[in-house]
Amino acid sequence: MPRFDVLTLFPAYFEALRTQGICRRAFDSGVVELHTWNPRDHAEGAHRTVDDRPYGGGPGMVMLAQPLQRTLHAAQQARMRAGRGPAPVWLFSPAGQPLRQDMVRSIAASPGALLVCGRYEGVDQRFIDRHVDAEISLGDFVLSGGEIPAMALIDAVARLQPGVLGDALSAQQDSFSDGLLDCPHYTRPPLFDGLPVPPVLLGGDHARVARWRRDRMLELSWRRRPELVEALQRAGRLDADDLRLLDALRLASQP
Ligand code: 9WO
Repeated sequence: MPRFDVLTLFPAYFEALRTQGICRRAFDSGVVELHTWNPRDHAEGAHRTVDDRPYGGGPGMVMLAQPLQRTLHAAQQARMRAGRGPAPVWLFSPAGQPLRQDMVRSIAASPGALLVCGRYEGVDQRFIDRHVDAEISLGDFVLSGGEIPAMALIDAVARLQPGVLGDALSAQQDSFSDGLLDCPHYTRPPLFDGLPVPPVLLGGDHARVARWRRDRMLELSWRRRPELVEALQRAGRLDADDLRLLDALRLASQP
């Protein structure tokens, strides 16, 4: 039952998670807890200042360490009062370690985390040095804040909680559960705009369907993300049928 404590100047972003879709189910049933903490509520002065100009000059503003530290302490104390153990503090940044599904799975089975959402040009480095345990990236692009990455992480964790997906197998069967990209999916009608559904899927032979899906996962992964296939092969997680399919793909790609 992970609990997330999110430090954000824009808590309203997280209302969408609380009120929509799969994540709403997770919060309603209490298998994931979400609390937001606004550094503005822990800022000083009539203007409740949370940012200031960067030392050394340059454009934009930097988030002040002091209000962030007070906010973090308030969140950590609330976790303690709720009988939760200490949790790691993470900051979302393109300079962080890329988020991966194996990490999502381990967070899903953990007490949760405190998530710091940066804004403006960034966060005073001394707050990061003092308090942040890890930086997490969702990819090589720049956003206007860490809120959307925080929501992405919470969503990825929420859907793995027991009882959250209607079908318990869905979480197991999707992309990356096996370290591979997902296979293509089809539904009605059997002919769309002249495009047929692969006949094997209409045949009702469940073993053949399973093999076809596995082959398509391997093929797509081999074409787009060969390093995923190599990692499985090194880990000894490909069986004889898998290796035969990969041999056929390699042969067919020879000039
Ligand atoms: C921005 C940035 C750019 C290049 C290298 C390192 C960097 N760190 C940050 C940063 O911490 N920015 C703060 C959070 C303040 C500005 C908005 N922020 C942000 C986070 N933009 N983009 C992200 C982000 C986070 C995770 N994955 C992709 C992008």
